[in-house]
Amino acid sequence: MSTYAIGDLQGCYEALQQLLQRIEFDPARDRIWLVGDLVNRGADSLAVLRWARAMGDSVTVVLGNHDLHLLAVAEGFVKPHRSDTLGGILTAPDRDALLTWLRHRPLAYAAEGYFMVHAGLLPQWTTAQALDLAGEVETRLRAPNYRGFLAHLYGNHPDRWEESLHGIDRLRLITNAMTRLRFCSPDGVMEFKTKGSPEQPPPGCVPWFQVPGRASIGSPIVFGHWSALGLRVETDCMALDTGCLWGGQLSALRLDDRRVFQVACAGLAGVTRWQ
Ligand SMILES: [Mn+2]
Repeated sequence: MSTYAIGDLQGCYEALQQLLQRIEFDPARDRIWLVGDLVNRGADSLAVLRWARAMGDSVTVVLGNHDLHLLAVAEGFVKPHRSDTLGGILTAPDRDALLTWLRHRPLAYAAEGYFMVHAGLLPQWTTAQALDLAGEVETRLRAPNYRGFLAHLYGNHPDRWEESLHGIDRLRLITNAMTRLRFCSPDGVMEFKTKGSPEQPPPGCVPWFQVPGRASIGSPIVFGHWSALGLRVETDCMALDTGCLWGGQLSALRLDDRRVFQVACAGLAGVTRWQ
């Protein structure tokens, strides 16, 4: 049995199938972790969602910002962006089953000595604390009044963690950190505009995983979301978004021995990276 963590799919179903062949994935024996952003921008988000759901316990997913965007669009709380490719899901006969399944996925996951999150963690959070905080959002997303959360999900504030935060502000901050974070100040104020290279941080900011003394140092964290980072496999920090959508690669990291498997992707013709 092997466990593989796979980077952001964003509807790249064909590349996913090629990668699964490459690693000789057997759902009866192996496990797949997906770092989130299963859907949107790419060609076949519907097929990705159907596959992940059908795999049952063989596939573990954490939610990404595009997955939450799909849920908010489906409920009518935000309008689709011009570059969204969510129509196939929204008009599918199994739409409700797929969206309900997606809404019940976790925001963070830990097993086998690894912690998985879509984007990142704030410097004050240990991975154990982050699991608890993710649980607060998951509870709300699974509750009968989940629409009230999705309706107030969008926004960049509050932008720093305080234990005293409560209500929707607390849930929005946790969700933003775990699904959108790239850069923050050394004391954890999040910056959401900059998507480019970690070598060109916005003023006063550093990549979240390079904050000196962050509480999660030493805990191996697998994440995606940041295609400009490229593949990084370091002692406690593994970035797996290798720009499948943009004609890069789709990457799988075998957690047992940290071997990397990749397939090249056709990507979207004429689309500029990091839009
Ligand atoms: Mn993302």
